[in-house]
Amino acid sequence: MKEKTKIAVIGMGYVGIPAAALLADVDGFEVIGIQRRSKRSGWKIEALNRGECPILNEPELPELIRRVVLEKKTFRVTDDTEVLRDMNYILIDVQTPTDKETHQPLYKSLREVSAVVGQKMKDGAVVIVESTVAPGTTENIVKPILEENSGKTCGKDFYLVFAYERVMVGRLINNIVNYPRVIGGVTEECTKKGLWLYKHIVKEKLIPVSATTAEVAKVVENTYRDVQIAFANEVALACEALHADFNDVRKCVNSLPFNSNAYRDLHLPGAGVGGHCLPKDPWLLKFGVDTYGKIKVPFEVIVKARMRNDQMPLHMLELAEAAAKKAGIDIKNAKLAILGASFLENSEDTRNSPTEAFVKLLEERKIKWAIHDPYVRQREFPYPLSKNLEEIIRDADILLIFVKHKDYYALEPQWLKERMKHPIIIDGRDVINLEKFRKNGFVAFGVGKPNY
Ligand code: SAJ
Repeated sequence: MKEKTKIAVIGMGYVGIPAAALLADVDGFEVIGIQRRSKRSGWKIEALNRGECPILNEPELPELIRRVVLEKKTFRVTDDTEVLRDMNYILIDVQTPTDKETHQPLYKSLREVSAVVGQKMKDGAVVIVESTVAPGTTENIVKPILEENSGKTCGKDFYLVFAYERVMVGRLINNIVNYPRVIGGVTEECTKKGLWLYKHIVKEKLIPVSATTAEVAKVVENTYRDVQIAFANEVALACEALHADFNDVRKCVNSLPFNSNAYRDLHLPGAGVGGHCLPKDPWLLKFGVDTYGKIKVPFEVIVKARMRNDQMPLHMLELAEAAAKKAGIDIKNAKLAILGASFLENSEDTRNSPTEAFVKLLEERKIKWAIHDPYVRQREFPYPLSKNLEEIIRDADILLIFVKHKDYYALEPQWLKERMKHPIIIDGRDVINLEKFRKNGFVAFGVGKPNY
C-alpha cells in the first residue's frame, strides 16, 4: 500500500479552505486543516468537519468539501497543532494584515505559526507559505524562525517555498486550478518540492523562480492593478472637469488593437478601491524594499496611486455636495441612502470597503445616512445595514451607488422618485443611465461623467 502524502493547511480562510479541499481530492493525499479557536473563525472547525462550506456564493467548493470530508474522508479540521509532527507538506495560509495607519505588515500570526511549525515539523518536511507577504519575508523572517525552532537547515533537513495564491472571491477553486502558479523556492531543491505538490492540482503552467522573485511578483501583480485603477480614477476626474464621458474616452483609448504592442487597457474608475489585496500589497512592496532593500527607493508612483484611490469616497461626497447644491438643498440636513457595503459587486466580502470609509466621512460631518446591501452579513460590517431597499430610500434626499451589485441595475427613476424626498442620485460604479434619470427630473451625477 503506497504511503499517503500527508498535508497540513494552517488557516481556514479564503486561501486555506479551497487549497485544502483541492489537495484532499487528490488520490493518495490526506489533508488536515488547522484552525485556532478564534472568535471570528473558530466556528469553521465544526462547520467544515460537518462537510459544510463556511464561504458563501462559491461555485464547486461546497460539493468538493462535502465529498472530501464526508465521502473520501481525506479532509478534516482541528485546532491541535500536534498533527504537524507527521506532515510531509505544511501550507501556511494565515492572514497577513497591514496596520491601517502605518501600512506595515502585522506578522504576529505568521511568526507564531512559523515557530510552531519549526518546533513540530519532521525531517524532510516542505513548508509552503501561500499568504501574501512583503518581499524578503520568507528569507528573513520565516526561514530563521523555522531554523531556530527546529535546529534544522533549510534546503537540507526541510524545505521552504513561497507559492502565492491568486484566489478571488467567487472564483476560489477556478483560480487555483486554471491560473498559472508561481513556485518560489529558497533553494532549487525547495522549488522542486513545491513543483511536485502543485502539479497535482494546477492544470495551468507552473513557474519556478526564487522565493524573493515570487514575493515581488505577488505584490507587483496587485500594485500594478492599483496603479491602473488610480490612473482611471484620475482620468475620470479630468473627464468630469472637461464635461467628457469617461466611458466614451475608454472606448476610444481601448480601441487600440489588443494583440499589438500599442494596446491599452484603461481600467474602471469608481467610488474607491477595497478588498484584501489592492489596498495592502503596494504597502507590502514598499515595506519590503525599505526593510530588506540594498538601496533606498523613493516610491512616488505607487504611493500617490494608493492615495488617489483612497480619496475616491471623499470624491463621492464632493459629488453629493455639488448635486445637493444644484438641487437647492443643504447636505448638512440631508439623509443619504447608500447602496452597497461590500468591496466588490455581488459579494458579501467587506474588507477595506470604500463604503466604510465614506460613512466615516459622513459621521465626521454629522450627516445622516442609511445603508443597503443584499449580500453582506451584519456581523461583517461595523455600521447598521438593511436588506430592505424601500426602507433605505424612503425620504432619502440623496441616493449613492457604491457597489455595482446586479440588484441595482433595475433601479427605475419613477419608483425612486415616489419614495425619495429629493430626486438626487450619485452613481459611483457606472450602474445607471444618467441621461434617463435626468430626463425624469433627477439631479444625476456620476464618477467620470459630464456632471457640471
Ligand atoms: N476596482 C475598480 N476599478 C477596476 C477594478 C476594480 O475600482 O477597474 C475596485 C473594485 O471595485 C474593488 C477593488 O478595486 O473595490 C478590488 O477589485 P478587484 O477586482 O481587484 O478584486 P480583488 O481585490 O478580489 O482582486 C483580486 C486580485 N487577485 C488576487 O489577489 C489573487 C487581483 O490581483 C485580481 O486582478 C482581481 O482579483 C481580479 O482580476 O478579479
